[in-house]
Amino acid sequence: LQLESDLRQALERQEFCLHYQPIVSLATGKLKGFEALIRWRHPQRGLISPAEFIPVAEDIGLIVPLGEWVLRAACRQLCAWQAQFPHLMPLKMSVNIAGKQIREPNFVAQIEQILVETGLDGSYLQLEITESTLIEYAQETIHALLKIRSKQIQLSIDDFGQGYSSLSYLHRFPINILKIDRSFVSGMHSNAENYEIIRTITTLAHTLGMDVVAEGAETTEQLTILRTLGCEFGQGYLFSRPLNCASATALMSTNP
Ligand code: G
Ligand code: G
Ligand code: MN
Ligand code: NA
Repeated sequence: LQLESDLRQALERQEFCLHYQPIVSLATGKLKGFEALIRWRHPQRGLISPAEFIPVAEDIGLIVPLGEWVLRAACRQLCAWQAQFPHLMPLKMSVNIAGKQIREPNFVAQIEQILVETGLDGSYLQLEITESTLIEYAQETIHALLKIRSKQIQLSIDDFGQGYSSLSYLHRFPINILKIDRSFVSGMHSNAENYEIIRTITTLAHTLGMDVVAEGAETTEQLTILRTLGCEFGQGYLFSRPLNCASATALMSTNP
């Protein structure tokens, strides 16, 4: 397949870049951090979405070196912003991690090396693992998750609510943040069930000492409800789309 062979060469040809989507405090509107989102600038096909190439990268085993590149680039970028915008700190950098990465025996050592190399303190890094990965590989990942937490790195469950995990199961994992899947947020005002799901997830998260990020917030009506429900943070087009590096830097320059 052409996409596969192109993907294999894309790393050394430096065709990937990161975009950064702001995550904000719902109470104050202040910037809390960014989620790093990979993009592929294909020389012929233009920008290709990670939804298209990340599954392929997982299939062909490229996700491990690719994920390492993402982690290093994201940590470097946060260090640069820490130096440039000390008054906006602390900001967190959130990085998506694929199941295959966590199951690599040397994953934790790799992160430690990247932190040493970039000089980033682990407490500013958050790793996002999807709920389905967590459930599917609970036994294989728990040890790595505990080691990651011992480095002060925070753990988020991404796309929460999609994986139908039993809620009581959650306390077994050393998770700091639940990111509520955007499908619940987008259907919230027209669908009483979605509203109840968000309310229940938020209550549970708080009971377990976790913070909540509502994903995919697009309207002020949603913002008002999410605030009322006590969600701490929001991420979505209402606040900002994912930004390239220059635009994210410009956002912080105009943010007193
Ligand atoms: O940014 P966008 O909406 O196109 O992202 C689509 C999907 O790709 C999302 O589910 C997101 O979590 C995933 N994704 C984006 N960047 C990365 C990455 O660096 N690593 C992994 N594993 N997934 C990513
Ligand atoms: O699965 P994950 O949460 O990592 O996916 C993040 C993706 O969600 C990003 O690629 C981003 O483009 C997309 N996204 C972020 N905010 C919104 C939003 O408000 N609406 C929609 N439809 N997509 C969003
Ligand atoms: Mn994510
Ligand atoms: Na998500």
